[in-house]
Order: sequence, then C-alpha cells, then structure tokens
Amino acid sequence: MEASKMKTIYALFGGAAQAATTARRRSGEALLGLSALLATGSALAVNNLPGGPAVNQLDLHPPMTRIAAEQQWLHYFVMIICTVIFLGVFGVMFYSIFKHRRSKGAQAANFHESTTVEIVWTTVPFLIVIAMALPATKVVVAMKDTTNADLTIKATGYQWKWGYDYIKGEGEGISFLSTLDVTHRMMSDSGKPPPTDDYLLKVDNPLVVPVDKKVRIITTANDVIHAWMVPSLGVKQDAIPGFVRDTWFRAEKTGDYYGQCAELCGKEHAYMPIHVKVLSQADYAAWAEGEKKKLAAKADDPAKVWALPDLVARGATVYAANCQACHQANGKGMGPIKAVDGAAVVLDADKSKQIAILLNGANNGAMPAWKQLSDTELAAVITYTKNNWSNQTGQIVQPADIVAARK
Ligand code: HEC
Ligand SMILES: [Cu+2]
Repeated sequence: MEASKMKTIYALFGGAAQAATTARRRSGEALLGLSALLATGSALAVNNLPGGPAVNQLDLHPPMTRIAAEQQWLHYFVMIICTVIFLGVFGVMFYSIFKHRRSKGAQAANFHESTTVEIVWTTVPFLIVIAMALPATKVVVAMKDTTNADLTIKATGYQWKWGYDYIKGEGEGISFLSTLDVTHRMMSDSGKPPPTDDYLLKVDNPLVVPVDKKVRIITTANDVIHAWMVPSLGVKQDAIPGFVRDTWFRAEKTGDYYGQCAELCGKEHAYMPIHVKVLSQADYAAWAEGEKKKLAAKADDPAKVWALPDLVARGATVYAANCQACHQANGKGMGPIKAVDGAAVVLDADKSKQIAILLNGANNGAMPAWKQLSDTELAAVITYTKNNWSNQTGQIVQPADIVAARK
C-alpha cells in the first residue's frame, strides 16, 4: 500500500499521538483521504478473507458443502415468498386506505361470514406454509443425519478456546487445543486497527480435516454453553456442558474456512474463533501421521522425575501458549489479572496452593481452570512461575505432585 494512504488510514483510526499530529498538519489530506475512502470503500487495509467474512459483506458466505448450498437456497426461497406476500398485503392495504378514504365519501362495506373468503384465507396460507416446510424439513433431516461418518471429532468449548479430539477415523487419538493467536488478542487490547484480513480469526492450531469426507463433529462444553459455527460449511451446533450434540459436514473444496463461537459465553466470547483447514486426502494423511509422531514424542510419563532447568524450559513454552495473554510476558498481569511475579501463592513453600489455583481456577473462572493440561505441563508451568522473573524459589513441582492433587 502507498505510504500516503497508509498514513491516512492510521490517522483516521486515531492511533498514536504522532499520527494525530501528522493528521492535524495535513488535515486537508486526511479529509481528502476520508472522502476517497467513503467513495470507493476499497482503501481499507483489510481484504476479503476467502472462507471467512468479506469486506462489507451482506450476503451469506459462499457455500462449500451441499448442506450450506441448500440452506442458502432455502434462505432465498423463503425470502422471496415473504417479499411477495409483504408487497401483496401491504399493496392492497395501502391501495384500499388511499382509494376508499373518507374525504372521497367512501362507505364501509358491510359483509359478514363469507364462507368463500374464509376458506380462501385459510387454505392459501396453509399451502404456502407447506410449500416452505417441505423443503426445509428435508434439509433439517439431512443436517441431522450424522450416520456413516468417515471421521468423528469431538469439539469441546472452553472459556475461551476450543479443544479438538479425533475420536474415530484416520487420525484417531490426535487431540489439541485451538486458541486465538496471541498477537491478535494484543491488537484487540491495544485498540489498533486490524492490519490483517483474518483479524480475530487466527488460531494457533486449526482443526484439520480431509476434503470430500463426511466429518462428524460432536459438540460439548466444559463450563458454559458455547456453539460451534462455520457458516461456509453450513454448520452451527450448540456445545452444552454435560450434553453431547452432533452435526456434520463434507467439505467440497480444500481451503481454509472460518467461524466463531456463536453462543454468548462470557466476556471473551469474541475471542474463540474456529479455523477449519480442509486438506486433500494425501495431505491430510501426512498431517495425521506427523501429528501422531509428535504426540508419541510428547506423551510424557507422569512418573518421570525432572531436573529443575528442564522443567523450567518446558514451562516457558506452556506459559507462552496459555498464560501470557493474560498475565503478560513479564508476569506482571494487568488490571484484575493478578501478577504472578512476586505473588505470595507462587512464592509460598506450600506448593499445593498454586496447584489448586491452576487445577480449579480462581475468582469464578476469571482465572480459568487448567485441568485439561497434562500433569507434566502443569508441573512445568508452575515450576516455571516459581523460578522466573524475580521469583527464584528453587522450588520444583513434579508431575507426580499434580497426579496426587488431581485425586
Ligand atoms: C483469561 C486470563 C487468564 C489466563 C489465561 C491465566 N490466568 Fe492466571 N489469573 C487470572 C486472573 C484474573 C487471576 C486473579 C484471580 C483472582 O482474582 O483471585 C489469576 C490468578 C492467577 C494466580 C494466582 C495469583 C495470586 O496472587 O493469587 C496464579 C498463580 C496464576 N493466575 C497462574 C496462571 C498460569 C500459570 C496460567 C497459565 C496456565 C494462567 N494463570 C492463565 C487470569 C488468567
Ligand atoms: Cu464460547
């Protein structure tokens, strides 16, 4: 992008004081830029995201499954019927009001109990409803038919991320968490304009599936109700704690498809995106193979006794992936997010206190529970917080301590 445009955009969005000064000096240029921006709409720094939202999008996402295409057809079918009825009813109404107004001396007609009229206004709407219900029911039934899936994946909603477990089919056993990219969270916190097309849709680990295979998604949740929705795949299913629901899709094209949690689930609801990566069969097989190897390498023995430096090093990666977004890289937290650097619970020689906070969360989930991390990961991240920044306790928490605390 040209420098001048970029500057205008920067100034328009507020941004830093420096940009504001530039804007004041060049307010003429900025105004010109604004009118150009409004005129074309294309000067925005963001572009359409294939498989995700488009700039100024009004229509539904382009369908990438049969079901999504049917849904879109239904949408237009019903919309057209509604529009025709709307125009018909209001047309007659306004015409009558106008034509038979009192100033023209209109006399009200005085007829009662016209059997013909009553039969007509009962049958016609009934037929219209049937005409809409028949194709709609067909699609709903097809949406609910999750039998004979090639691949079954469980999607678990957490406040505020998704967990994916490959339960059946190629890749069985693969399991990971999918969290919003940390840099996107930081962009949002800072209020800076989104310079990327996939703003707040980028995750660390996308859900990977093969093309042209029936993928059954089982949804459930760990804490509150979430919903797993990917518009271009035509799926949207509530994820309810203690219940299991399912849906399915068969992607027709490889590519990236985006969605979001679609059930208001707390203050970070906007920060739990869904990214589905559809690969060719061969690429998927290679991915699944690689993931399995990684899992085998990572499968930690919870009985292993670690040396302090190894556990701290491992903990640093766990911290960066899971804690840093809230507690910050410097461990100082911010606002209601308490610091871990210098915190009494972290420094306490009684390790059980911090273990309990990590396993159960604190302050009604403001600090989430981290039960889903492995024993080794939890031991590592706790040991890391106890031996990083100004915290130099020399204390070590072994995976076995976590195993014991879980009981
Ligand atoms: C969603 C934001 C968030 C994330 C992610 C998060 N925390 Fe917290 N954490 C909090 C909040 C908020 C508190 C303060 C809770 C309270 O008020 O008692 C807290 C408190 C703590 C405390 C207790 C501090 C004290 O002085 O009582 C520890 C220890 C802690 N977090 C460690 C971690 C670790 C380790 C991770 C990563 C596995 C993590 N947190 C991830 C928000 C978060
Ligand atoms: Cu949610």
